[in-house]
Amino acid sequence: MENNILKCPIFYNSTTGDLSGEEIVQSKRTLGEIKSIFKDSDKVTENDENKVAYKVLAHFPVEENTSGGLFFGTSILSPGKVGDEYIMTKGHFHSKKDTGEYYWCISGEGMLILMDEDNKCWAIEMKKGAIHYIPGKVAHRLANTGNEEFVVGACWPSDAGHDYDTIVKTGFSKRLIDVNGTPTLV
Ligand code: M6P
Ligand code: ZN
Repeated sequence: MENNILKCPIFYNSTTGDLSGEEIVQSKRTLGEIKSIFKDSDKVTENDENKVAYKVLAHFPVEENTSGGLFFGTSILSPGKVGDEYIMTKGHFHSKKDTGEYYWCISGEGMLILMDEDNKCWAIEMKKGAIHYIPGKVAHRLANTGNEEFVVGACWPSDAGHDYDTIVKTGFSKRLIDVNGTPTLV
């Protein structure tokens, strides 16, 4: 450090959603890893198993579960379907129930699928520039309904945690499927 002026350690490309810098953590989920979330999981062929369903770039400035901190990330969903169901994220409730999250669409098009604790399920269209506040106690999942990558930014509390188990047990009560070319929640 010279004269108390620091160099910025991370960079965000607001056009592509790309995050870069030493502290950025990258993860990915293949179709094989998440196939059980799809209605027609048997339609994921051996060939498709290694296909990347989505990648996440994230910045975790504090340890997970630290109260008062924030995490920041970009989710990049591949286009495509499993049967008639659009490629989607696993989706989760937050372990700390009263924590919210922001999602915003950077590029592509898709839907934010939401479900409350009474299993009431609905979806919101996402296109470039759309910002969505997800309140606490609402499970959230993204689905890519377009022909290009669907890129979504996210910011969430560092103590929110991910409750995937509830989704594994009960699933979302509705699925987003392609009905004659129209994304439909059924
Ligand atoms: C966003 C955030 C992350 C989340 C990621 C992938 O970047 O909500 O917390 O992990 O999307 O979603 P999921 O964990 O449901 O697979
Ligand atoms: Zn979340």
